[in-house]
Amino acid sequence: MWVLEMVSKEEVKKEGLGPDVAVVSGSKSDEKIVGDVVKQLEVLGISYEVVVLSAHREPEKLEEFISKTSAKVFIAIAGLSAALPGFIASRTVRPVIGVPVSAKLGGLDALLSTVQMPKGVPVGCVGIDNGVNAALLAAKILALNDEKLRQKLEK
Ligand code: C2R
Repeated sequence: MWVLEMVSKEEVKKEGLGPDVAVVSGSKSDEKIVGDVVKQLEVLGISYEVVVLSAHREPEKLEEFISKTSAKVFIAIAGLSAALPGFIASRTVRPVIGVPVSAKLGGLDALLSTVQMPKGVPVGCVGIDNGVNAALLAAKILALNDEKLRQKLEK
């Protein structure tokens, strides 16, 4: 656990360690928001992996990814009827941060889908298209066990 904080992304790969954050988007068309998330994670030196996997379109592949990745936090980016964050949260006890995307209806559809989770399956939801806040919230969660990251966030 501690080791990850001290190694670069290249070393994470070499050592066969998992990244800290799994960034999952429902479609290639969400790439602008994925870019915002990734940029912020890089500023903070947080290791990550990015996959495009839809809960609606490829549930088996997504399930396999969730069970295989050793990421500590998931950021799930999806527009329209956003099942993606809830699907991930239903299959892991690791924290899931949902980012509703403004694909249609100004993102209100995705916002309500992401935020209105039934009891027992919590998803943290940031504002519509707010990938930066998703990355910062993931950083705050990771910083609970990472003193260097905590200091970076305080700057
Ligand atoms: P396409 O452009 O591929 O048709 O996708 C995506 O996140 C995207 O914003 C349009 C929108 O559909 C969303 N999508 C979901 C899910 N899969 C794709 N909400 C899901 O599983 O929740």
